This record gives sequence, C-alpha cells and structure tokens, in this order.
Amino acid sequence: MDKYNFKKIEKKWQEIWDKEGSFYAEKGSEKPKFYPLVEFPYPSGQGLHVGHPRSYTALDIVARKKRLEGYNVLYPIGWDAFGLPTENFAIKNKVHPKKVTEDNIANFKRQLKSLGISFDWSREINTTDPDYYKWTQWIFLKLFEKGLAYKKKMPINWCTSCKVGLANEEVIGGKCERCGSEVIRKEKSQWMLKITEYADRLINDLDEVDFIERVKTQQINWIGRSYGMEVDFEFADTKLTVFTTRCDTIFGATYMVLSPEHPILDEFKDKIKNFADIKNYRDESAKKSDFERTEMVKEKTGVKIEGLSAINPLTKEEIPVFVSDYVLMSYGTGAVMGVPAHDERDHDFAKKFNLPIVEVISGGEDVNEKPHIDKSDNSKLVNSGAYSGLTVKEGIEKIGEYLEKEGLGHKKVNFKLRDWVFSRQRYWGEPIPIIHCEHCGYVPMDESELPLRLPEVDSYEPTDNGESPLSKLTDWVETTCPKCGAKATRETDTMPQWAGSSWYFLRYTDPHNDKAFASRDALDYWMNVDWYNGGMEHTTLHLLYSRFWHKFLYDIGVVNTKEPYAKRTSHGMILGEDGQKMSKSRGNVVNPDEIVETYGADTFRTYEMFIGDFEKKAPWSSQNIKGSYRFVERIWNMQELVSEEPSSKELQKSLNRTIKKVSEDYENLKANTAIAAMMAFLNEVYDAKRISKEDYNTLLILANPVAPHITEEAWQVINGENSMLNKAKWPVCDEKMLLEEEIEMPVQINGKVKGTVKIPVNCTNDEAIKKAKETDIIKSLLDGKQIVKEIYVPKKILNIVVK
Ligand code: ANZ
Ligand code: ZN
Repeated sequence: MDKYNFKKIEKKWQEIWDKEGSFYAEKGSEKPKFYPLVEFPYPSGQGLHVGHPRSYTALDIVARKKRLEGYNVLYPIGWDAFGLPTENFAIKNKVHPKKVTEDNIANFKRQLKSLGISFDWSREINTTDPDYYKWTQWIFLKLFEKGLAYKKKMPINWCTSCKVGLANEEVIGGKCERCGSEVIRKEKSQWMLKITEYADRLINDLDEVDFIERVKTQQINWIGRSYGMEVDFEFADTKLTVFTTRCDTIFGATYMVLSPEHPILDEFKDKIKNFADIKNYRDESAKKSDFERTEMVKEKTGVKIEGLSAINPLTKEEIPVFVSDYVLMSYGTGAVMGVPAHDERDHDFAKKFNLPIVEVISGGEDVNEKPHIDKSDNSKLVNSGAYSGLTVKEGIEKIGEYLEKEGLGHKKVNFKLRDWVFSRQRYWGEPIPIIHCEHCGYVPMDESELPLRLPEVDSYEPTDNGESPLSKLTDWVETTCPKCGAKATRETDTMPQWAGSSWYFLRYTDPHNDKAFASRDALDYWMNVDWYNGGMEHTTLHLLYSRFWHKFLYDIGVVNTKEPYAKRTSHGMILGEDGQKMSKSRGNVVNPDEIVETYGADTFRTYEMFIGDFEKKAPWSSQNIKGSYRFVERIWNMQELVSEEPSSKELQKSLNRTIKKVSEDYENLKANTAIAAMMAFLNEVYDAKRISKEDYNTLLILANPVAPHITEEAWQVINGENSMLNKAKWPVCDEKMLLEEEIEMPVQINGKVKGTVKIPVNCTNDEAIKKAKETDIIKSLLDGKQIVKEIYVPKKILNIVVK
C-alpha cells in the first residue's frame, strides 16, 4: 500500500472531476431535483477566508450525498463582483476595477477548486458580466414600469469618506458599514425601490418557508410592523396628526413633539415667534444620523414652539408643542403625543423640560420617578374619564372606536422598513437604464438596447459634488430621448451592490440564456432553491431584498413560486485561535492555502466540519486540525485490513448503525457528529483487525462527502481503475439489523449497580426483567431474598428492591 499522499491524490481527482464534468447538473433530466445554494462570494483582494468553506463544505456534503441517492443536483457558484472595495482598490492602485475583479476571481477560483467542492462550474456567473447585468437592468426596467422604482429627493445617509449614499442597512451604529467613517444626512435625488409595498407579504409568507427561527425573527423585527392609530390634535387653525400605538394613553398626553424636519413648521413660520431657534436646531440635527438621534442619546434636546399650541382631543386641554430630534420624520407622521408617565423617551424629555407627568395606567411605581410601561391586564386605565378601569387592551379598543366615530382618528399600520435607496454615486456598479428628458421626464431605455454597458473611464474617483464619476463622461451622458427624440441625458448613478445578488439564484438555472434571464422550463424544474445557507449578517439586507425581487417577478408572472428559498440556515463564524474575529490588524488570520498545502483539502474540509456545532461560532485550533488529519489518514491506511472474508457480525451491526447516524446527521448540518461516529467505527475496525471489502466500500461512501479525494482514490485502489465512487449508490441502513441490536443495561439491587445485562433493543419489559434476573451475578445475589419491588426504566436501568 502507498503512503497517504494527499498532494498527488487531490490534484488527480480535481482534474478528473473537471474533465468529466462529474458534478454538472443534468439538463432535461427525469430525476428528482435538489438545488442547494450558498451565498456567492464577493471576490475581494484578500482571497478566500476560512469562514467561506464552512458554508460551502456543509452544503457540499448534502449535495454529494443527494447525488449518490439519485437526485439531479444543482450546486452552483459565481461572483458577486460589483462594489466599493474593488473600486477603492482600483483608485488607490490605478488599475481598472475590471482587471482587479478578474484577478481576484482567478484567485478565488483556484482556491475553491483546491478544496474539491462539487460546484457545477459550467454554470459560473459573474454579476459584472454585461450578459448577466443585462438582466439586472431588465428587472429594474420592469420595476420602473410597475411604478416600483421612482426618483425622490430625500435625506440620505451620506458617508463623508466614501462619498456615497448608504442604505439604512449599511449604517452600523451611526458609522459607514464599509469604512467606519461618520455618516451624516444629506439631501439628494435618489432612485428608490418600493420594497415597503411588499412589507406585509415579506412577513406573512415567512409562514410558508422553513427558515431557522432567528432569521425569521430578525426579518420580522426589521420590517417592524406596528398596529396603531393616527390621531388628530388641533394645532393653530389646522390639524396635527400623530401616530400612536397607545391611544389608550391619550388622557396622559401632556405635550406634543414634532420632528425638526416637519413641514408644518415652515408653513407656520410667521406665527412661530422663535422660528430662528427652531431653524438652528434643525440644522444641528441634520448633522446627526437616525441612530444618534434615537438610540444613542439618553439626554434629550429640543425647542419649545412659542406662539402656538395644541389641544388634547380627549381632555380638551391646551398643551405645548416642542421640536425635538428624537422624533424622526421618516416614521409615522413625524409627530408624536408625549405621554411621559408611560413612555421612556417621553419621560426623559418631560424631566428635562419640566413638563407635567400624568399617570393614566395604574399599577406601577411613582411615575414621576419612572415610567410605567406594563401593558398586561394587571394595568388598568386611570384618570381617563369614562374609560378608567378598563385594561390597556380594552382601552385601545374603546378609545379607538370613539376617535373613529368622532372623526378624530383612524387605524393605521406602520412599518419600520423604508424604501430601498437604489442609487450609488459610484462607477463600479450596473448603470441604471434610464434617460432624463426635459419634456418627457424619466424615460426607460428600450429593452432591446440592453445591456447598457458601463463605459470606460480614466478615473473612478468620486466627484467632489457627490455626483457619480460617470457624470464627467459628456459623450456618454448626452443622448436623445427614446420617446420624443429631443436631447436628453443618461442617469449617471449606478445600482447598489445588492442588485446583482437579488436574483442570481434564478440565473443559475439557465445561465447562458440570451433570450430571457432563464427559460420558463428551467425555472419550473429547478425552483425553489431547496436549501440556502448563508451568514446572519445578510438576513436584513440580501435575504430580504432577494425575497422582494422574487415576489415582484412572481407578480409579473415570470417565476412561478412566491418565495425563492424553501429553507434557510446559517453558519457560525470561525474565529482566530485567540477567540477573536479574524482580521489583518489582529494578525490572527488563517490562510486556507497554507492549510491545504500542509494537510490537504480533505483534512481541511473535515476540520471545518469537526470544529464545532455548525450554527455556533468556533475558534480555529492548529492543534485540533491534526486530529482531522489522522482521521483521514486512518481511512487510507485501513486498506491493509481489507479482506475477502465478511466482517464480524459485531462490525456489520456497528457499520449499519453508522450508516443511519451519518445519513441523518449530514442532512441536519451535523457533520461534526457524523465524523465522530465514523471515528468510533474506525476504532472498532482497527480493534477487529479486519474489514470486508464490501464494508470498506460502504465506509468510503459515507466519508466521501466530507473527504471526497481520498475516498475516491481508495475506492479505485480497491475496486479497480475503471470504478468511480461518484457513480456509486448511497448505502441504506438495514432497519432489521438495528432491531437485532442489543444494549447493555445496568442492573441494581437496592439501588446499587451489581452488574449489566445485554437485552435486544426491541424486547418487551417483561423479557428484559426476566433476562436480567437470569444473569449469573444477579441470580446468585437474589438467591434466598424476597423481591419487594422491581423498578424498570425501559432500556435504561432495572432496580430490584429485596428484603
Ligand atoms: C404615545 C405613546 C404612549 C406611545 C406610550 C408609546 C407608549 P412602534 O411600536 O415602534 O411603532 N412614535 C411615533 N412616531 C414616531 C416618530 N416618528 N419618531 C419617534 N417616535 C415615534 O412605536 C410607536 C410609538 O413610537 C408611538 O406610540 C409613538 O409613541 C412613538 F405609553 O404614542 B406612542
Ligand atoms: Zn422626451
């Protein structure tokens, strides 16, 4: 037997799989399909991170198993390649982003191939390829046609360093998600996508899919559906409408607060005595992000409006009106009623401005000290006229009815979710196929003109005025109106990085189609994605955006499923040896290339799976990876024990048990315990010093999804040059044999273990007790004693109480 030589073996099999197209999904197949999907990577300059293969290997295991079970499997990969890091690198190093992207992709591809993941490389896609983004643009035109893409001047999150507008999702803790710089508010005309129109369905349809609970919860919270009321307060000679989820507390509304951007302020600027102060305050708040205005500050600020006040619609009392930045213009109506006794923020504000705090919900402590937030039935309305004594729930209902009857308010559902800012003032993105004409407004390009190619430019630096670098290309910008033929200009903003990934799973089903983004046949056969694994950080961005696009495509009748993904799981992060997130600055980054070089891909894959529970984060250990190497090596060395004789009965049973365990665990993302079971089986084989050829083959198949190269090679050594494991059949566990199995059960006398007895797993209680009493030790100990009681926990333990 040759010594285990992973370098030779891995190279050999990767070439064979490539040459034979062993993992290409079949076209026009009669087989049942299985479509697993991993988030396609952004080809960054850093190359593959050891975190990537955790997800890729986990689904590779399922993909490989399903193929051997007779499924037609589509396990695709591609490149999500537009975006800022590439553009920033290009600017800094004066290389074209296209070149940077090509180089990075080549490196990623080499790395992925070196891991032997069974991707269907014939379906590789690249979001920056005009043949691909043609369809991204096409979908945009459809959105535009249906009124779901619109342009709006609005305050956006502006990164002072990247000089680019960011979606709310890209602002983390008031800072730019990419560069960590401060994010301010800036007015800019932006393309927007009406994802809010889908808010309800994006929540409701979660019932139809098998997503892990924390993904569902995060999406629901992000969309943030609130049932409440809009209520009118008299203000000057007009109405001021607030949004409240707690109309039961109106009797406790002792003041009102407007967002600094509220338009009514300008409307009444002549009547507001201190309008200059308010304007100053507004300018100050404009510098803050929503996060700073709401989440970060405990200390409230604000300005009281002098000269105008409001009337509480139920108490009819006159109440002061303030302007404060804890109220956001982008939520509800941009105005709130202040109920300091029962709302934390209002309480802080009332304390700061010395406003009356009136308790209207009983059951708490002194509301002057602390707001009483409880909404359970223990809390009852007080100081609320005829409504006093009602529970909160009843109060909301009854006061709501009254307000509706009097025309003072109406029910309203609000969402935290905002429309999606779909413009970027950057170069490296999909051009937006819209032309602006002075006479016709925004005019879509004709579909037949797509793709609208990204023009070549000499410099991709963002302009100082915040316009896209494309705006400098006069020749490209100036065009004619498709509608009236007049002189017109092209849109110079590009799409955000999330565009290409919002539909890529559809393209994989038919990636070379130039008539449609995918043929209807291919979509009907392959969709939905059966299983999608990806990072938790994508739950509120990519996962939500792509569900939105898919639903839109469903609505216009070009896909036939409401949801794109039947199942969603998520992997934990792999940390550095020090338990910290891997990063260049910490110097704790593990390079996959080095691991493959030292131990081989099979060991790397095994270790990535064996590192811990899939959903949990786990620190890398350069010590523990040696254990994985040993496991792989022992599978190889076992060739020496292969014999023409059958394996012992014990070993056969044990293998049968292993088949069951491994098959189940693989499908439940528990490759770690599957590997542990195989390790235990290896020990038994080495103890027995012999395994039949047939059983060794079975072991090779079981281990193949985790360690595909070595198992293929060993298979060929055992079964001959022309035999290939990837054409074998997945073993099925013999349930009958499982029933024949015995378990060893401890037997106690008066609570002390005196011995054990082997009982068949499927025996009855009586049989088990009888068998226990017949074993030599127990029999002799029972001799001459009187049995008082037998306490039997089936198959776990038997306690015989004697006198
Ligand atoms: C009175 C009240 C009394 C409120 C009380 C809460 C508790 P969710 O559940 O997140 O939808 N609100 C409304 N519009 C706002 C805005 N633009 N900026 C900041 N806060 C705003 O929260 C709804 C509640 O948030 C509303 O109900 C309102 O305060 C506040 F004991 O009205 B409430
Ligand atoms: Zn025109």
